[in-house]
Amino acid sequence: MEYKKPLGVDIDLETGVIPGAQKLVRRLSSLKGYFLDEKAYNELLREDPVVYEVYAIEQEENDGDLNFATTVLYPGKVGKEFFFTKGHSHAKADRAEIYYGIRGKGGMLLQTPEGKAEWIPMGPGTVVYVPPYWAHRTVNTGNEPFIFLAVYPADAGHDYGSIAEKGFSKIVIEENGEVKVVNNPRW
Ligand code: S6P
Ligand code: ZN
Repeated sequence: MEYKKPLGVDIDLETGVIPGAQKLVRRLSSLKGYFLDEKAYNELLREDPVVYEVYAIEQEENDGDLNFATTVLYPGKVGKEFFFTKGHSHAKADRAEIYYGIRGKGGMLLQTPEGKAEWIPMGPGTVVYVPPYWAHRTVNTGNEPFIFLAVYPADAGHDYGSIAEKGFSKIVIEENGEVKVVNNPRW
């Protein structure tokens, strides 16, 4: 039997960087069609800000193995809507996931395949259990980077399709200085 080598890494709790991880950068231009306010989207597109970065340590897609990744989700809004991650379900839809809040303020939108959505607020120290079959998206509702760790099965994969098409049945907006989770008018 060949054993894999164990690994210990220190996450930089200020920046979310995992040393030696693969870095992925998502700018606003990669989120075309995701936000409700198209005019506000096109205006902000001139700057094309980085919306989030992911630092991932992933294994081959073997049953039983685990991946982990930090996400650094920057503060910002498109119109009334707070910056968010694309959101996905897992390609193997029955794979669960654990999130752990490190820095900043935000939350997670989760949704069943039938479109029932739930909102879980998150801050440093919050653990979120994402059950099998629930699509998930994180949202930064604060004014500093929202940073969290995700641990997920190595064979989970990502399915962006249905969220890219339809979004979530709820959206997270700022109205009169307050964070509100409301029904998506386009749903
Ligand atoms: C992976 C896990 C996270 C996200 C990351 C970016 O299963 O849920 O690492 O990949 O937060 O979000 P998204 O929706 O663009 O993959
Ligand atoms: Zn996931």
